[in-house]
Amino acid sequence: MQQTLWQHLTLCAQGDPRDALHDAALAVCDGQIVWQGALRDLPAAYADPLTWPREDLGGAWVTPGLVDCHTHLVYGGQRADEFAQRLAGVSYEALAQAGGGILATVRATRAADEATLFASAASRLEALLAEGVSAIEIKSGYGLDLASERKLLRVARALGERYPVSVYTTFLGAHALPPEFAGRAEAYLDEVCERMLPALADEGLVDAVDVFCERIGFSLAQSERVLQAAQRHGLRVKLHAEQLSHSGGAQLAARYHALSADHLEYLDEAGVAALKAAGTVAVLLPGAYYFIRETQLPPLELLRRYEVPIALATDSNPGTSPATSLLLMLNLATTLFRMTVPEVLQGVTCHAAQALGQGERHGTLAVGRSADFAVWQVESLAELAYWMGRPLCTQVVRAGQTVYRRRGYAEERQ
Ligand code: DI6
Ligand code: FE
Repeated sequence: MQQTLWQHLTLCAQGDPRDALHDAALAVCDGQIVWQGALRDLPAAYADPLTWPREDLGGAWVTPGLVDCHTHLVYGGQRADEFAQRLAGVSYEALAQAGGGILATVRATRAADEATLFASAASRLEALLAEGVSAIEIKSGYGLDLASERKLLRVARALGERYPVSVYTTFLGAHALPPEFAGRAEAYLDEVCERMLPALADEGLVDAVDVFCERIGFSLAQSERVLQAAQRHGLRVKLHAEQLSHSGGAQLAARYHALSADHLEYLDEAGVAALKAAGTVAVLLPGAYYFIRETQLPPLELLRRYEVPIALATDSNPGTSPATSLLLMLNLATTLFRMTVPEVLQGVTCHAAQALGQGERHGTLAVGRSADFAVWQVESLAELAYWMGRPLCTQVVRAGQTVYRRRGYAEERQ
């Protein structure tokens, strides 16, 4: 049995700093939290330092491990040149229609082997993990044929095996129409629904299914075909909805009891009501909003009024959000969307876990749960949204084990 008492910490167990517990302790046995509370209330059972060796965190803040619930982390190449074209005035949609955009990354991804894809995704993942991320969703969607989608999902699974992070995979075969199916969307969807999804699901590579429901992606009716196929395989769904235009994607997602509807800049009140009724999480992606210089704000007031849980994620992808920092998303969501500090913190903890259907496993610290937490060298948790690009996470603990520790130069030199 391995037992540790983590003490002298400021505990934010639910992701809401207003409920913080000062001078708290966590008793962890074999990776699980068996007690948490104020140190002064520590039961005698955990008080003997011989059987419960102590780790003193010196007053540092502790939050649940962060959850990045929407990423396209695995892909070949990058699109900095396309970014430069956009700076010169070419629109994202125009690039996509000219065979660039997602399809440019599809070409690079198909040409890359698993080891290359693993290495490039691993470097992005390492940046996220150093910020306290302990669970992440990774979508496929840059392969667009069975073998290439399989390659992406296998790399995603391998990242979860090689790094101290829980990886949840999402099959996004309906991300774009591959060139060999140009003008034949229905035939490609036959392939997605009848061949790719069944095969990949059978191989245990798929935890959820997503569709890019958009003018430049798939229509409502086409998206629905994929959601139905997912349902036939007993898989939960998510939807890229209302990102560049209003389409009614949120209502479609709600009809299929989606875990989440993501982006949502063009969401209307009927869509908000539908998300609420279905228990679907609204995932906002301020990195994409910022990077494509969107001006339509997601309807924060409506989401609040209907009490729809709001999550935030990086949307890490080469076209619209080349982000490798979840903390930067907190900063963007507060400044651009005027979200509050408690909202953004819950957005990357409990609500993000809910967007993965993993609310019982991630995003909250409680007795009986795995001791997955991040340690922050800050005076106030508002600093997580305040600093831009400053490393604040000093230690990451997963199942009771320290898996990451940041050492500053001063310490190294001693
Ligand atoms: N929405 C997005 O913002 C990304 N995919 C999606 O479905 C864009 C992906 C890319 O441009 O590579
Ligand atoms: Fe996305």
